[in-house]
Amino acid sequence: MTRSERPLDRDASSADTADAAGAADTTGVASAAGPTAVAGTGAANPTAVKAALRSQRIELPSWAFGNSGTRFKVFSQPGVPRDPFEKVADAAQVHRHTGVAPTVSLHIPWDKVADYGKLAAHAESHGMRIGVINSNTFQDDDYKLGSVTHPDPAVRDKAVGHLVECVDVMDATGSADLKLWFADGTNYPGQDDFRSRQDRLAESLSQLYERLGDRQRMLLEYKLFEPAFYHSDVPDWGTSFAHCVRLGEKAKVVVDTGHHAPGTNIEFIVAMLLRAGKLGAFDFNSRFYADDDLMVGSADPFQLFRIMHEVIRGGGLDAASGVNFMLDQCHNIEPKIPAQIRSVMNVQEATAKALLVDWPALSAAQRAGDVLGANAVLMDAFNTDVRPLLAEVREEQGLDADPMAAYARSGYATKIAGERVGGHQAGWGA
Ligand code: AOS
Ligand code: MN
Repeated sequence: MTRSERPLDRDASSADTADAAGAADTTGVASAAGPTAVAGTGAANPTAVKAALRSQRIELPSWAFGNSGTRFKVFSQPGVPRDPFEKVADAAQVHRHTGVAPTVSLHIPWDKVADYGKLAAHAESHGMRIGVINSNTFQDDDYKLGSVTHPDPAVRDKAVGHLVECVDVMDATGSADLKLWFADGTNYPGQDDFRSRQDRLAESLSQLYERLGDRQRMLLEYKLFEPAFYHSDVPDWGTSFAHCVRLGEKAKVVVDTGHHAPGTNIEFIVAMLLRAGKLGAFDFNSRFYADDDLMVGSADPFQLFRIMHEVIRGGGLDAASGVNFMLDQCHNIEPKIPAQIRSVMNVQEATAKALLVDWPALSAAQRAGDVLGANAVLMDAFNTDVRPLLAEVREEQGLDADPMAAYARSGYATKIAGERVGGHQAGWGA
């Protein structure tokens, strides 16, 4: 049986490790390596918890540093970058104060430059690397009725051409991942045929897949609605998963935490994708209503904790799992660099709490059918104040215990507001 024929393709060794961990967790030897092992030892092993927190990586989106807003108004802020080089410099500030955010995602064409090698070298000179390349097939008049699913083959060719160009950017920058989010869909029943659109999508994705290098992946994001309001061509994890399974090893699913119906159990989706070895990345953000793109962990820290618990349970925190923890946020009214620092800290806090879950106790309670006991184990971890632990981790790395205060003291905000005068401020869509 070939890979693409297997419905639950378990290609990540981490998934097996995690299941083995689950089977053995009453002994406290829940895992062989990495954060899974940490979880098995729970709060009793602060050294391992700290090591896991030190090795965690969170990726920053270039667009978070530019101006953004809603369809009603984009507010400009002083000191906002005028080009991708300044965006990378700002991202480097987030890494400088947190120590866990050394990569920045680019968005093409928003971050189009003449020389991508130069941009990658610039990133390196700031202690950063270029991360995921985000494609854009949603801001061209030709895409009104869709891009890779458009009824006209000429428009589909144009869209695939853009995606291939994004792989060229990956080659030039050393990026390993291409993120695909398609705004494709319809607004009215009968407007177009679901099945034909799925066929066109599959064909376009296959063409792109062929272009990927051995170490490159494509990450297919799903979104329930918006900008299409009747149906989206990739509305849910099942659709993304089905395409990724058919394509093969190098295709993985992206879970954007803002892209579900209210009440969706996102951590269950995470568990399923990790079991199948198909979780490629997160786009972390928070939402109260729709795709609000607020700071991750701000609307529902408990949900973020539950997600991180399943990540750890499934081996997703191990670097070998290949799961990329990215932020996909817009800071419309708050200052951007501190908002990114706060977001990184929120992910770290949820991760630290999830690492403190006492797995042997949890497993024992689950097997005994002790509903309240099992729930109490999770709640104990969630209710732990992990800020002193994270402060220690930072100090042990030579960082300030309080990244927000350190950034505020650094004078960087005043410096860029003074220096970045004139030119055109970067913004969502520009
Ligand atoms: C859009 O809703 C998606 O979240 C995409 O990931 C998008 O490309 C990103 O938000 C940049 O705008
Ligand atoms: Mn996203």
